[in-house]
Amino acid sequence: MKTKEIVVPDIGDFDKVEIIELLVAVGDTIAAEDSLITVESDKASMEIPSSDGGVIKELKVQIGDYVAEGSVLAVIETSQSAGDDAPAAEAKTTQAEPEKKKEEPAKEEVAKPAAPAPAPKTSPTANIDEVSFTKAYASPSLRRFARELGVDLGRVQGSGRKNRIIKEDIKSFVKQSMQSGGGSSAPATGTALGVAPMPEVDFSQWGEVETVALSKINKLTGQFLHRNWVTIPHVTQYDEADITEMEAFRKQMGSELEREGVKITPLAFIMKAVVASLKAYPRFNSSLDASKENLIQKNYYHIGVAVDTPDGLVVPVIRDADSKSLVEISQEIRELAIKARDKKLKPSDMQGGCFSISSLGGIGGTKFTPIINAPEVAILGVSRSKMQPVWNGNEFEPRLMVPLSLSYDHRVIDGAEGARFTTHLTKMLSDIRRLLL
Ligand code: CAO
Repeated sequence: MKTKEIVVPDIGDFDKVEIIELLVAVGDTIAAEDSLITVESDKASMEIPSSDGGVIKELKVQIGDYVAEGSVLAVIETSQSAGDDAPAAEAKTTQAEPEKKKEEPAKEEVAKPAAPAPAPKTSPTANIDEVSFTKAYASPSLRRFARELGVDLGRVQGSGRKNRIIKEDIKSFVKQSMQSGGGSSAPATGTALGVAPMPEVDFSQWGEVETVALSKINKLTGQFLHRNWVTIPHVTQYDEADITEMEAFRKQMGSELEREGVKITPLAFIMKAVVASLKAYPRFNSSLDASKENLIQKNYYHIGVAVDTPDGLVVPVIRDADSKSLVEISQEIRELAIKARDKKLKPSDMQGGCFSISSLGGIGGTKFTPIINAPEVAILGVSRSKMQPVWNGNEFEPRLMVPLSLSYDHRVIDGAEGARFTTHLTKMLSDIRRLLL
């Protein structure tokens, strides 16, 4: 082991520059070329690297000091034995991308736009605004640190000198994002909404209360619904379908099939009409890919059905609904609903859905806004049908109308397409012969 003084290398035209940031501390293990300090001249700021690797034993400078070529910055202990002039074995570094580091120039000016580091495949930095990131006032090492964490520097408020962003600013930005409900992906997914935290209230001060634990399903569903609600721009298109004839047919078939113990639910007709509408408007049968730059178009029709159970909401999936009959779909909905209520659904029963239907028709209500079951891009809410006077051109006629609420992801579907989809859907339901076409 030997100790070595690390000095400021040739820094070009600069005579004396001020230290504005210390990037290492006593006890840190560094590799050769790791940055030790950031200095600032009146033109730019730059990082000063270490000529050797080792453990920092002493720091000879502090923030605010002025340094020039040859100034001693630190004393390090290298792993070389005294008198050994061979290069020190590279010290283990905690910095990411050590390979890339070696290729970097000894100093990097902040004023120059830093080339974006190559993002890993599952990078949480996909949502970084490169323009504001580049403009942010921060050192290269902090830029690397921000990229590792997926933090968009353009959104971080600097608290250093002249509003320079320091490490603490990035840390508190991430902390704040986590607290505002974004979880580990908060900075990347932009869910740091900056809303005030919900106050903790002691309700017992106003009367008797009891605490009831949420079920596991409640908690999981709550997380997904919350994520989907805050990250997907929802639009809900309302419509009504005339199901007078459809219901007459269902009732007629109902009495015929009753002998075989089969019951056709209105939901089966709606599912068939949904499949026909998905075929006519395939964008509704897609998902955004991870980059959010492509749509994954599905050529299969697996439809989820929201089922209400005592433990909470679950969404089992009817596979290949396009190739199943009304009777088959009705039976499968029944079986899946029983399985759901008996807690017998397997994870695979709830995977692979393309589009979901949430039917509250058996219960009541006129309209509601269903929350999209991501990564799907749309969901249909069905409310209770009601006999209504409908103008047929000459007179009011009593018609059975079912209210429909289609929520869709506005990043994928435009308003006009949303209205076209529900118009197509209502046409199918109003004249179910069209489903045969
Ligand atoms: N309007 C009027 N009546 C309707 C109707 C509608 N839109 N939809 C169903 N009905 C009737 C049925 O015909 C049935 O009546 P009959 O026995 O006289 O024929 C009755 O309501 C009960 O139907 P159901 O709701 O039990 O059965 P279903 O096949 O329509 O639905 C299921 C099955 C699993 C979807 C349903 O039981 C369920 O759990 N619904 C709740 C879903 C939910 O919680 N969604 C909210 C999610 S939060 O976004």
